[in-house]
Amino acid sequence: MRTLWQHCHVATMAGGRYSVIEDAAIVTSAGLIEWIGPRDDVPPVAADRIVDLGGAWVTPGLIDCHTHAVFGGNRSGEFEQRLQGVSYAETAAQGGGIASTVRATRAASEDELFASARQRVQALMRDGLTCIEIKSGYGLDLACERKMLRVARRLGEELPISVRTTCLAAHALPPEYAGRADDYISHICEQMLPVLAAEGLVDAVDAFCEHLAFSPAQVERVFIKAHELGLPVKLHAEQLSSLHGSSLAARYQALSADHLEFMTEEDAIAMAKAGTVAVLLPGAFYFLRETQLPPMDALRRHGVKIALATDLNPGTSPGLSLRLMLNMGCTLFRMTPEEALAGVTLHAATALGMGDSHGSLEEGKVADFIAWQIDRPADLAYWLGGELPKRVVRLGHEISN
Ligand code: DI6
Ligand code: FE
Repeated sequence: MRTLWQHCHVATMAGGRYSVIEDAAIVTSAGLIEWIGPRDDVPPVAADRIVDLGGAWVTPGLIDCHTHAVFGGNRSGEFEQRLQGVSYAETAAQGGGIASTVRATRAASEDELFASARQRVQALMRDGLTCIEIKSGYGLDLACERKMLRVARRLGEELPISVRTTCLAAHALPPEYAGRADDYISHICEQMLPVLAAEGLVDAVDAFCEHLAFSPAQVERVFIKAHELGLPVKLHAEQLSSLHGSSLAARYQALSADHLEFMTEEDAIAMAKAGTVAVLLPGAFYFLRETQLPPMDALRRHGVKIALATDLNPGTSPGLSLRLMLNMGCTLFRMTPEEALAGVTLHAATALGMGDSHGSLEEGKVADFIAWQIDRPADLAYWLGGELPKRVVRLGHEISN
């Protein structure tokens, strides 16, 4: 079915940057964009259907490129403690933090995890998401990491959203390996990754490079194994301290390095050279009351692509709105609304290795877009959350939301 969508303006993100066509038209067919341009130039195609978008602003479907949306329990008790002055690192050292979510996730059935994650993903979808990345990392053993990744895949099958899975087995040290981090890394490399990859459950491999998690040398072993298996890598780096994980990520052509508050200019140069996307996570920055800002000037100066994501997780960013992250990216990190929008479309797609097919509205790319009833694209970053009136088109078909 060929559809002509008209009476709209489009923030296309074509050509690798924020770009706009006013009074535009889009022709979709077979789930792809067949043509896009000014309405006056529409080619004489035989459309099966013509849709009037009522003067809407069209953007690519939003992409959340960093989430931990599948987990058991929640950590609002730790939130209360942190408000009393207990730090994230102290909580982790006392057996709380990630370890407490690991206990809850191991105890939950696959169906229970699916039901709670579905609610969270549906909440995110109310912001116009058509694609989401979901990490494992609260199982930390083969059976439970598999359970999480299967839930992530099932979310992509049962909801109208594309899901990319990331194996984050190197997120924290499970209790059964206490004091034996190198042995756990060996277990990841020799058992978990090969098995989970063979089962088709892994699109990318991630790790947490931090004093309270894994060292650069340990992360590197995981990266080497991922490459052996033909899988791209990404990294949680420079969130709480500077270990130059982002430079390590760049050496392994990582799709992205994420967080980055403590990164240096040298790290930015390495990332720019490798084409590694900087994924900024203002929800975690805000929730932990972090004060060290990511080095925006260095990132811009060296031409690093900047994406924004929710980091949806129970410990440091229980964020259920990607549009709220647009606002926080602008308010907290001094991004422009245009940079923020590129960060949840164009650059988010690249951070997932999907830049050839997603993230901008260009001929040949997938027809995933949102028609927003707003006056200006900046309105998307302006409102502090809430639901904006919109129509969601996925693979060329309007879906209800
Ligand atoms: N950085 C984060 O922000 C999350 N994981 C990570 O490596 C936090 C995960 C959690 O606290 O549950
Ligand atoms: Fe994270």
